[in-house]
Amino acid sequence: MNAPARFFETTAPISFGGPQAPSPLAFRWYDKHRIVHGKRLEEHLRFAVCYWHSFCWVGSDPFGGETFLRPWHHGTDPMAMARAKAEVAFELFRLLDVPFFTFHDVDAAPEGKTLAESVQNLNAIADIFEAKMAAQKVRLLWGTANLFSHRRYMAGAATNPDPQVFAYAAGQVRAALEVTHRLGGQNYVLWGGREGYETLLNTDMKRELDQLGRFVSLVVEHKHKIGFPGPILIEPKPKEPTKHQYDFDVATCYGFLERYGLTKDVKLNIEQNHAILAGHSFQHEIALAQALGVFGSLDINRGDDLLGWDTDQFAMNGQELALVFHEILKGGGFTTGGLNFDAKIRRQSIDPDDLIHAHVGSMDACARAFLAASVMLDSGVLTDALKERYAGWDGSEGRAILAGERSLADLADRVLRSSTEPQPRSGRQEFLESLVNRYV
Ligand code: XUL
Ligand code: CO
Repeated sequence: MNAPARFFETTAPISFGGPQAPSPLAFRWYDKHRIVHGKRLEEHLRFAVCYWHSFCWVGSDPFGGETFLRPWHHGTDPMAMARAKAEVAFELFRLLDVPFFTFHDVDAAPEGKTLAESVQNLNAIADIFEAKMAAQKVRLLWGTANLFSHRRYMAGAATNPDPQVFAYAAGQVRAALEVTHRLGGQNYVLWGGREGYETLLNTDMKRELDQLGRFVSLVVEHKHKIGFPGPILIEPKPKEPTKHQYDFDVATCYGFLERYGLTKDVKLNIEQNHAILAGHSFQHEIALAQALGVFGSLDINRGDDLLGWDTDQFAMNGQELALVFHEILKGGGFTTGGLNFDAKIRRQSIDPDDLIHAHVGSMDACARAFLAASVMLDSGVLTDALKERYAGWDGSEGRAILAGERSLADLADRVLRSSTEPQPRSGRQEFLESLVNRYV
């Protein structure tokens, strides 16, 4: 099967045209060369196109099948179809001029009848990726293995009751990690879609958590063995496909990593839609990961306020994004992480160029919000107010308490001796919200 001669209508890479650009396909805010806080916008945002939603998903939902009818999904030779898909993928990377992409093993290459065949397929497609990456200068933000779609994983991969399934998953991860390493991947991701349960009636939770701890430890060991420099990232999600997932949210993942001694090598890949499914905001999850020292990377997308499932829409909400970037910039920005578009166009968006519009629109929304966040941070409006709110803790008594220099009795006696009642102060929420609106 050959790649379609021309899949997208658009033929020239999208360029920066400024806010008044007449073309609908121009970057209005994403000027990749613009320097902010000493770095180019491209280096701050580190956008990545994801392979699975953009090139593997066919537009199906639980009630209906394929709507996109991509030519590379209609053939008889799976490897030829994978090669055709790679042509279109790298054409989109070129048109968007993105610095990174991401993929699962099975997105890139078809599964064979055996693990050996699958690994061979993956390596053959990785050869093609390697050549195209050298020519186009696009890099790999992260690779991962799909340990959730095949029926062998219906009861989990690492947390499966059958150790043979655990071993199969190890085989898949070894190949995916080694390919990620070969392609210069910056991180390696583990998302545990089936690492959870449907019912506790058939689940030994203690045992399954220990299995998961063992599995992640094995991945970390192998990472060191092959000299993979990037972190392993686990991706929190509370549910879907399972009723309960062990990587529920940032707090739960942190507890898990602490328990199994993994915080040094493993960080988190945080996704907006997963955050809201867990009952948190995206900003909350990022702020907590930064506070706990496990912030890694982001899957940038957007859930629907009215739907309780993972809709994976393209992020377009400027106000939410501005607060997210304010949080990230405050914490020093990304190191190995970036913004992976774990987002899919709606199933009615059947024109090939809808893929371009989606990415350009979201890249611009992120850039605009990022610029607003950087101005907000420079002005210190939020950070100064926060500093002021906690100023008492920077005083001598506050520091002495935190340094362990006061006992419970010391504190009690001090209050008993004095007659001053602590004076409540306003939290000034509406004032702060109005301040944010001046920037966004
Ligand atoms: C699923 C999800 C995955 C991971 C990678 O909800 O987010 O696409 O990002 O396996
Ligand atoms: Co994701």
